[in-house]
Amino acid sequence: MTTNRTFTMIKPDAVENGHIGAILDKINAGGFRIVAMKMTQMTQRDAEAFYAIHNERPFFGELVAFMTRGPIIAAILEKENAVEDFRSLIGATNPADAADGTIRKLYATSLGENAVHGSDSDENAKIEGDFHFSGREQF
Ligand code: 3AN
Repeated sequence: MTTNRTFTMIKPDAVENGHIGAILDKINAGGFRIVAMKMTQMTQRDAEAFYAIHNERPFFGELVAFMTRGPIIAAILEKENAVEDFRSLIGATNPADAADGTIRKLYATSLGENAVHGSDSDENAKIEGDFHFSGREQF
């Protein structure tokens, strides 16, 4: 199944560094419509559940500590080919490898603190959007 939605988070590093507005500008300029958006802070339990797929990885503890240390922006975005196009807009996981002009190249500080999340499949976009916006049938 393909859908035209993806899910993103502007992560604590980008919020702390004052990049919310610039990143939302890039999202709009990239042709994405913001379907739902909120500022929130993930609890330890939230972050462990959201990133459960990584729970055996050596960086899991660091990832959970980072994602819970401050507020994030969570949003559902809509565009044709949303998942793939958003991954292109944000760039490689490691900002050192991210293409010029991508959100991570411009605003991420390191591999661990890489400014934004973007879903990696339509299936995960739905799961992740529901994780943050559950019970909101209008979305
Ligand atoms: P992406 O966010 O590009 O899909 P994933 O799914 O491989 O990348 O990793 C999820 C998150 O885990 C990344 N956004 C990053 O914050 C963190 N991460 C990935 N690899 C490492 C690593 N080697 N060291 C520290 N953090 C990492």
